[in-house]
Amino acid sequence: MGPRLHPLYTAVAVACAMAATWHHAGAESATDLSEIVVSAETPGSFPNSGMITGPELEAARVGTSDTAKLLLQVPGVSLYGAGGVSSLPAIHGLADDRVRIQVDGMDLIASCPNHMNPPLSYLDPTAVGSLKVFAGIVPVSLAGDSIGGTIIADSPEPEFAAPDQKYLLKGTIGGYYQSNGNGYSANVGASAATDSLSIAYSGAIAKSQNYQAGSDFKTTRATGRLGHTLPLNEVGSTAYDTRNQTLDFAWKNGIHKVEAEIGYQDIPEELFPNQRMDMLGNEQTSFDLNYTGDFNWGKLEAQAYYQKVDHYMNFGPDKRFWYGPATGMVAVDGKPCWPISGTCAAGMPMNTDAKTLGASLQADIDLTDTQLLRLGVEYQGYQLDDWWSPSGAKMYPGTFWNINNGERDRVAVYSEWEARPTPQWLTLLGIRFEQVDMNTGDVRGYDTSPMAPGNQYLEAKRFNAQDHQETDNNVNLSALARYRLDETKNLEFGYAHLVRSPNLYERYTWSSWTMAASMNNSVGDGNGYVGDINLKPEQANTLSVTFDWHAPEREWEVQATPYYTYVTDYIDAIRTAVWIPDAFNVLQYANQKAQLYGIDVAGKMPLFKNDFGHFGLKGLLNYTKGENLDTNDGLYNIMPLNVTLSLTQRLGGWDNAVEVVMVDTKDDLSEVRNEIETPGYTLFNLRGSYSWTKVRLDFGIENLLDRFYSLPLGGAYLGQGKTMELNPTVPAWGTAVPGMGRSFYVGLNLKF
Ligand SMILES: [Cu+2]
Repeated sequence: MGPRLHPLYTAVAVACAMAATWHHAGAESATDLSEIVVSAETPGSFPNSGMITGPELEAARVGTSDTAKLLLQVPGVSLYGAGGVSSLPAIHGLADDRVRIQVDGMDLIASCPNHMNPPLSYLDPTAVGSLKVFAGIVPVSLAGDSIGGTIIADSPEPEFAAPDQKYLLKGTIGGYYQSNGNGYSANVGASAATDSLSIAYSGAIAKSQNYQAGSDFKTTRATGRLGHTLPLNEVGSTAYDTRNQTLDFAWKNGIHKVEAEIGYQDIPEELFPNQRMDMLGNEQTSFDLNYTGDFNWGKLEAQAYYQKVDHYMNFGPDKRFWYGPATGMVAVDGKPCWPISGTCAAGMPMNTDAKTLGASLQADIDLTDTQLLRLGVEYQGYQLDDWWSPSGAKMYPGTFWNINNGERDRVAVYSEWEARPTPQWLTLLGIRFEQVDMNTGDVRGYDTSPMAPGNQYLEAKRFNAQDHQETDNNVNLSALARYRLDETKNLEFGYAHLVRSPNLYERYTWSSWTMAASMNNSVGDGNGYVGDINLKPEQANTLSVTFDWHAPEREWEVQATPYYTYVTDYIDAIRTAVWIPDAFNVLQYANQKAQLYGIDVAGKMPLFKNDFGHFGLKGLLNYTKGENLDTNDGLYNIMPLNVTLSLTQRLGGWDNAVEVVMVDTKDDLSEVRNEIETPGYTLFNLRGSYSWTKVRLDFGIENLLDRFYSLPLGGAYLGQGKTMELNPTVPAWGTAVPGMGRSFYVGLNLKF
């Protein structure tokens, strides 16, 4: 165990003490504590939702351009590390495609063999109006093709002029600077509206160089393994450059409201420290059309959307160095290479193109004053091509088709019944039927001759001989209830049976050739993955309870949520013929039985007030355990026990905090994936802000003590070196991606 656990136990003790003294402290009123993270009483929302909006959101988005990071303050959420703006959210240990993520009502899909472009990467943090999280027990109207929960990201509601006002003109301008990595962002927003028409534009750019790991006394030892081409502390392949824009039109007339949104994203470069490739181009266009009608019988919502993604990968600068100068047109041995040939390779271009078309219709019918019936239908059509053009040597002479004309179409219908049988009870029962249809065309390797390296010839032939069409009929159920014991105690509990069909990469990637398979990896662990057409959908059964104890006006509150999930046909990985311990391997996706359980605790309380303002304490604790029940192995990338405590101070326009983040050793590991252990650590962050009516200034220091630490969910470090080799000498297997060292940040936002 050692001394590293000491602060963590202290924190748990403090958290318990907080809970014990809660009731006492609540006697004094301190309604000025910053807005709560978990607002179980949000009007019109279901139980079990965590929501981030308002001042809390404004504070969280300074210093980051990764929208997923805003979710870190929600109980039960952890993040898989990826590129600088593409972290993958996990809820109670279930990540990525296991979570349904909607951006302005659009169900977006990561279209890349490494899931480099997940839904939230299309939304700049400054364009977010609210983020809602539904963990585990999700109403079926919000579930579907997911088992871990649902995240709903919405841009701000359109604003209209008041009836007595001719025009409403509004604007925002802002930005931040972050010292570590020289990161900055700038955003502008402008809107003009009459009482029935509104037009709004928002644009944001963000750019950063590679960041530096902490430089405390352990650094030399720890970063010695990162590689040799970069300065000692620099974490390779962590730079990014992203640009997002949206144009929004809204029209309302009486009971009707129509909204149309166009989104455009261009990412010229986003490097990945835990992948063998880097994203050197991602261009996205989306169109979104929404209708809402408030009728005397209830509410009607309709939506249609279309998204087109053009994704390109190759080696970024830190990886390309090993192959020669920045032109990329250089052979592996460093000699000039043009034109490419069977003995001379230049980089490795990889392309993914995807199109998503979706539509939905939902009616909320008021049956009585206390009962509501919700009926809905959804459609999503998805197309994906994934091909790798020839670049020489073994990647020659033709194009490698990883997925050729992949299709994944979903149709869903659902019905949900919400009732308040007595003022104390709120109940919700729902059923959702979903059909997922998948298919793909024939594939080929770079070389179609029987002499092709890595078994490409035989495996392509075997894959093409199979029937690729698969249809899954998925039934989802959820039942949840909230019971109000008295004005200080609520109880929320529920059961959900949720089903997710495999994605196109899990079903249709076909090559076990180490070079090809290692390009198919959506978890950042450095291994290679091969699909299986016969994979079955994952079926999760979840039980959870939330004990919510609070002051009548929520001056203090504490919520504890224990949960248990049992998954049949969980898509885990198993060994292939060759498997080596302490190394990267090629693994096969396979259905297994799994269970996940744990607890989240969140709370806040006022402490005291004096001439220096109102002081308070906020705390968050997460614990999750995940097990593969077929192999008795651990599940991959489960966030170890962690606690965040903040001492907050408010005085006039000031809102300041000292934050302590404590994370335990990660030693519950996935053996089959050779997951790396990461040591426990404690970080201190200082946050300050001052708000005037139209101006807000934020500043702070993250990782105050410049502590060196490894990201528990950051995956395997592949930020530099000859990453095309399954087990390169540099970086060798066994190095985790380091977290960011000390960073000063300052942000300024103006509203007019
Ligand atoms: Cu990619």
